[in-house]
Amino acid sequence: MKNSSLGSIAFVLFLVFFSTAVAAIVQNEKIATFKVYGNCPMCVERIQNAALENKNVKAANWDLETKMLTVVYDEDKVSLQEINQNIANVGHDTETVRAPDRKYKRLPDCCKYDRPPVKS
Ligand SMILES: [Cu+2]
Repeated sequence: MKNSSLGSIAFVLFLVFFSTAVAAIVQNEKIATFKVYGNCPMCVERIQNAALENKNVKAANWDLETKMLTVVYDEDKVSLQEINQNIANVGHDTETVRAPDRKYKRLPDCCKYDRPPVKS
């Protein structure tokens, strides 16, 4: 009897801590979708990994058909600008950040997408 009530107290405490932790994670989570230029299935992994490089990005999914990347991220800890920058750094232009030319040139041939015009 004593053991089982201790057990249920522990269980209730566990639930309280667990739900608090989950609430804290969910609270600052934001979803955003933006365009990332790419070409083939190899790009899918490269783009998603670049987004996930920042641990405050919880999920990333790039659609090869629409070229749209959807990210779930903690807006208190990482900005969309930073996420765009990380992706541009591996050679993929995004709708707001252009990849360095030398990074674009280093992409495998199958990944060389048509670059958007340079904004003047
Ligand atoms: Cu590719």
